Amino acid sequence: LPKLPAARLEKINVDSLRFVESVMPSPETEQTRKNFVDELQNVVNQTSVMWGCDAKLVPFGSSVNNFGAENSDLDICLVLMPSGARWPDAFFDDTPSEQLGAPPATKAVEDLAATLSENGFEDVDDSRKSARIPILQFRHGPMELECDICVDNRLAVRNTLLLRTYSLIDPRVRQLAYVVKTWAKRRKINNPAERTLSSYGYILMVIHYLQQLETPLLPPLQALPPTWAGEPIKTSLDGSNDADAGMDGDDLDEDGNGASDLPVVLVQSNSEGAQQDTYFFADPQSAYFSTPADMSTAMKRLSAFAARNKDSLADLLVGFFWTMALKFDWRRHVIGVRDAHLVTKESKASEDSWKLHQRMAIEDPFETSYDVAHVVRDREFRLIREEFVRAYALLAAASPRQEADSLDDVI
Ligand code: 3AT
Ligand code: MG
Repeated sequence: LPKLPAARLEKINVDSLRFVESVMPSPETEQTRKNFVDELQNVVNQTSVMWGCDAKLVPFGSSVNNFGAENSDLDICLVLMPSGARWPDAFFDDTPSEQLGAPPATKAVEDLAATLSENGFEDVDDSRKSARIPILQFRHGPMELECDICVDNRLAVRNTLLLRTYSLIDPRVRQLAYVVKTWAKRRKINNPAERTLSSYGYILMVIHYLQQLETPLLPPLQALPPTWAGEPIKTSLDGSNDADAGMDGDDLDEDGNGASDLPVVLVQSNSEGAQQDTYFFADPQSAYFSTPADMSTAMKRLSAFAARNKDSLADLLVGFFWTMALKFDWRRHVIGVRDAHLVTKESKASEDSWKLHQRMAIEDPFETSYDVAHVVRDREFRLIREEFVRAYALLAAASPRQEADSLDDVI
């Protein structure tokens, strides 16, 4: 990464910090959204009495993961569980929904749509009730809030908590992600319906980048045992070959895939019947970090790990765009956050449903057979890469004519 003049970096830093300040939602926003979910829960309770099971609304996505803006939509998951079941145990319960006496997801969406319409909610739309993940959409007019409710998408609740934990480790994580998300929205490359990348994909990219720095700012939370005391993590940079880097031989499991002595936290997956391991270090839902003292020790260790990296927000921002534009080998590697080492496309080839291609590929942290970037095709991939190059060139002022006057010109 070519070194930029100190004055240039200083300007980028001041600009981006000021920008981040202006887009971060106020603490009241989080509370207002929580209150609204409570209100909605009452509406759901009117409906679930007909179902013979309990139903709990759990917010996820950017209202919870700390990467949301004031105008972000509100994503909510409807968790169906046995009547009278205790929370949060019920969240991890693996009883298939048909044994609960719960309605099929399609019917649940339909019933809920009817109750919401009766209660005066606007633009209630259940046309995606038969999608892979059934979704009900509506609007809360007075709050100008777009809401999505999906049924039993427990993995999304888990990946939200994983992202949230990353966001709490160091302020720079959230700051960098805000700039990148805003840039992607303004440059119109953040819309899966148009075959560009979801916000979730960009955030995974940011986390991957922060894990792969020469002095990493983030460790891979899924690879740390509950007893991790803050020791350095071996990265790809320490090893000569991808398969071995980041792990000692005796930490590898039978498939050579990583540490075998990590605990397992199973959650119902989106595909029928299957369960998925969703363990990660400092997980607020897991028994390993259940007391406030455990949690506080874990977070202190993570923050101390991050503090070894002294980069400013400007260093990270320029480095991020440079890496994604010019350094990352998209043909050979997959963006992933599970391990400290780089995942090759070749190593994924044996997995069902992982399609080999030359484009961008992003491994979901939990559902590893799922490519978060699967919607992106050649044309859009080229577009996204051109945008990375543009952002880097403007920030670095590759030619004096190109220099951006302010961050606003870049994003
Ligand atoms: P916005 O502020 O709404 O742009 P967000 O973080 O809420 O950002 P989305 O609305 O795109 O992002 O997605 C909401 C959550 O749904 C984020 C993640 O927990 C889950 N999710 C989104 N896309 C995927 C995906 N492709 N695979 C798995 N989970 C996903
Ligand atoms: Mg959202």
